[in-house]
Amino acid sequence: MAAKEHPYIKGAIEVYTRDAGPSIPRTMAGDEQFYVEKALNNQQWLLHNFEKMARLEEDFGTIGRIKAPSFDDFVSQYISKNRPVIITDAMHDWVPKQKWSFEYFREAHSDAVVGIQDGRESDPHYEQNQRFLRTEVRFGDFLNRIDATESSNDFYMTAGNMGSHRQALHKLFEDAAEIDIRGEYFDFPAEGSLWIGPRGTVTPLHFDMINNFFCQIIGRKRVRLVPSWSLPWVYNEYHVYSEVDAANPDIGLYPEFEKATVFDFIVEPGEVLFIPLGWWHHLESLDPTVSITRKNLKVRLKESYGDGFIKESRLFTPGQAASQ
Ligand SMILES: O=C(O)CCC(=O)C(=O)O
Repeated sequence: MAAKEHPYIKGAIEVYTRDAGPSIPRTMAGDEQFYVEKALNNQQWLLHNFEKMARLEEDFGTIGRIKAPSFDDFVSQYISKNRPVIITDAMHDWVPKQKWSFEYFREAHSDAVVGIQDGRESDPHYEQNQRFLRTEVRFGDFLNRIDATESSNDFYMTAGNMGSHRQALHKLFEDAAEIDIRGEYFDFPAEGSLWIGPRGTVTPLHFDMINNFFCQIIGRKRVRLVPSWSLPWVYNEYHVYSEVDAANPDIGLYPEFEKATVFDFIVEPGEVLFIPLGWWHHLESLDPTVSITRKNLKVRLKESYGDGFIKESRLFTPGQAASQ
C-alpha cells in the first residue's frame, strides 16, 4: 500500500489541507514524506506524553509485589491497564515448585532426546536466528553440561524448542498441566513453555504479542522491563526485537533509548511475573534456572496474537537492519 493510502496518513493529509486551506504550498501538499513524518511525529508525541504521565506516579520504574488477587481484580488492575506486577504466593501448591530439581529431571527423562539452542555466542542475533541454532541432545547430557558450566549464554532450552518436548518430557508437562492461580486464571488444557539453562543465559530485549505469566521455578533471573509505549526509543528494527542491549545500552549508537524507563529487578524462585502484552523484556539468569511461561489466560486477546503483524522468517544478519 502506498504510504499516502494508509488511513493514518490520509487523516494527516486531510487535517493539514483543511487547516492550511488554499495557502498550502503545492510542493508540501504533494510531498508524501512530509505527511509520513507528520503522522509519525503525532504518534511519538502521544507516546512521549504517556511516559510523562506514567512518571507522575511516585514509584514508577519499580515493580510491585502482590498476593494473587481474584482473577476479576487482576483483569481490572493489571491486564486492562497493561501494568506489570509480581505475584508472590501463587506457587506454593504447584507440583513443579514442590518437586522439580535437576535430579528429579534426570530420574524422569535422562534418555529423552530434546531440542536446545546451541552456539548462541557465535551469533550476535542468536534470538532472531534461533531456528538455525537448534540441535538435539540427550536430556541427561544437557543437564550434566549445565552442572559443569560456571556461566554461559552459549546453550539454552527455550520456548522456541518446545515443539519436540511435550512428548519427550511428558512427565514434566504432566506435572505442569495443573498449574493455575487460585484455580481461576488459566484455560485448560495447559499451555506452557519450558526455559532451562545455566547461569549466564540472556534473552535479549523483545516484546511478546500476548500477555505472559512468567513463572520462576528454580534459580533467579534478573529482568529489565521497558514499557510498551516506549516503541519510538527502542530501535525495533526487526519483528519483535530491539537492537539495544538493555543490560549495557550503547547510548552513543542508540541515543533515543535514554528516553525509556528501564525497570530493573530480580525474580526469585516461587514468584510469577506478569509481563503485559507489548512490554519489552530482557532476562538474564543469575543461577542455573528453570522457568515456565503460561499464556493461555481465561481472558485472551486471541485476535491480537500475530494479527496484523508481519512475521519475518528470513535469516537475520548483523548490519541488515541498518541497511534497510
Ligand atoms: O526466561 C527467559 O530467558 C526469557 C523469557 C521470555 O522472554 C518470554 O517468556 O517471552
